[in-house]
Amino acid sequence: MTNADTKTKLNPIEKAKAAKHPLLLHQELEHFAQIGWEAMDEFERNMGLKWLGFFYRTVTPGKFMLRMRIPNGILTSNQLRVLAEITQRYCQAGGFQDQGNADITTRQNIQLRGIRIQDIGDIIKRLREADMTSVQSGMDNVRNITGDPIAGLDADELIDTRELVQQIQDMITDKGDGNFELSNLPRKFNIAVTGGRDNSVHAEINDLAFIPAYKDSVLGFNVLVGGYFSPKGVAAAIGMNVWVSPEQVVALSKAILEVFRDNGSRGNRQKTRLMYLIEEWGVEKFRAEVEKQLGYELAEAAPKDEIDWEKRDHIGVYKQKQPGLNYVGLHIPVGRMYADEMFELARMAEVYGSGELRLTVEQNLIIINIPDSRLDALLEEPLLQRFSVNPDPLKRSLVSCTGAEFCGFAIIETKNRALAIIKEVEAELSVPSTVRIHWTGCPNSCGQPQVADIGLMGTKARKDGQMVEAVDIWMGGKVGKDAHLGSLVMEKIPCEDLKPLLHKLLIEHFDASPRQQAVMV
Ligand code: SRM
Ligand code: SF4
Repeated sequence: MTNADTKTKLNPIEKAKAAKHPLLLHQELEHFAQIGWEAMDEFERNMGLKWLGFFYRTVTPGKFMLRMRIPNGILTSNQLRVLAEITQRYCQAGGFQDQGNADITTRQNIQLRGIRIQDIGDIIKRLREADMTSVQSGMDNVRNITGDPIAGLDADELIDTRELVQQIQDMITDKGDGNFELSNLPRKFNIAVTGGRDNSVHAEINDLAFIPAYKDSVLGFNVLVGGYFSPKGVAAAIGMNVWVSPEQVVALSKAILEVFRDNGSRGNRQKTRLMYLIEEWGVEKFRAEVEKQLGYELAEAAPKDEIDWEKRDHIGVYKQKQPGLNYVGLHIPVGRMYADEMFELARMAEVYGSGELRLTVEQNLIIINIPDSRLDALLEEPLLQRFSVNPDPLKRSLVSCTGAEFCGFAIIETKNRALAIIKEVEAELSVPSTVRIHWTGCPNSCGQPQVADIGLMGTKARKDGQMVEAVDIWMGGKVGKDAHLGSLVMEKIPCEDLKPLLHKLLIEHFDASPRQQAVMV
């Protein structure tokens, strides 16, 4: 079936959306609380509520996950405390731990787990009081918009992304209340704005990305479009041959979303991401349609962009451009935090910094604006034993998607396994520099194995006549300057056989060496 054919055949999700716009479910929360999750319409419970940011988890029956929007990954201590309170009060046991938890995601965002349908209305109220929103964070919507995690702090920054990212979010979500105009896209849509030299947000894997570039000595952005990962295929974003000034970013984002909304295929959901429309039309026609929607012609792309640094992970202590101030990046193992830790992080941000925190797409957290005089005391805080500023090189760059603990799509368990294997490998091997190992529980690729040095994607394999949890292995992903996707190099490696293989790969490709055995006397 061609993309054009699929336009005439609406997929079942399109039919359900057409019958009732899922944002309208906000008005029915009290009713749902009365009837309970079991009596709810299946589409509304399993998919519709994702428009409000609540994801039903079949793995933990009766419980929802809350996916926030944290534009540019920026949080105040008060906001983090509200999320900690929600985690403590409303999130109940569900996964492998007997307490609710929060995860920092690969889109600089936070998800909370174990929420009951009865509590959704209250939680939305509390979020709005703290100037936060979870609206349109799932399904056919623009997802959390990523920006430079050290925007406004970096002496080498080209463009401060904070205000732009917030403005794009406000436009798309109607300032967090929900926007009927831009919440019925043909499929999910990822936007990233990068203002530094190191492509801190993986611009190349977004449907729409802005990367800094000079045109006639004016600083603005070259525009990339169409990046996506899916089980059917992956593609890096391509140049749209457009340069915009920062003032044009919001209008261009809106025009692109409207063109996608009105022309993207709503047929086979495997072929409805933006890139399919671009492939059908060609990039020239796509650009022309966007210009028509905007009402004016766009400038041609600048001949070169300004991404010329290797990517930084921001873990550790760094000087800010503001004299006497520092930011401290904490390593949050596979992004997981519990309520008491979130309260502590909020307190630390207030006591030592200005109360502001930042999240990264590597699932880590940064406390900012710490005066020189308070650094030593912060570094003595007990929580830094767990959330280290100087983790071992493999753990440091470990990223993992949610996996089987909470995700119904998962083929394998990821987060806990990733940590356990890395701990063992680090005890046995000495690795001279960081190696970015990304785990993802299924081919949806939420853990971005294609950007990793070593990417591990969940699958099943047959071993000794039994089906066992296994991984396909991707290698060669490059981030930062000259970013490109890695490729699939090995298939169906049973997880129980993975450790010796990782040893081999680390020794052969990353200069690792076996640690000396302790001499027995
Ligand atoms: Fe994802 C679906 C988790 C980033 C590609 N993703 C899902 C769902 C919602 C499926 C579900 O309902 O169970 C997962 C929720 C599991 C859970 O309980 O946590 C899920 N995705 C995640 C997160 C939490 C992974 C993480 O641990 O960090 C990330 C949340 C980001 C956020 O804050 O919004 C997450 N997902 C990604 C990324 C990476 C990125 O955006 O840079 C990708 C690949 C990039 C892309 O989208 O092109 C990604 N997720 C998918 C897909 C495949 C999309 C496709 O076009 O086929 C699905 C399935 C779908 O949409 O049909 C999916
Ligand atoms: Fe779930 Fe698969 Fe995404 Fe992991 S990659 S969070 S298992 S959908």
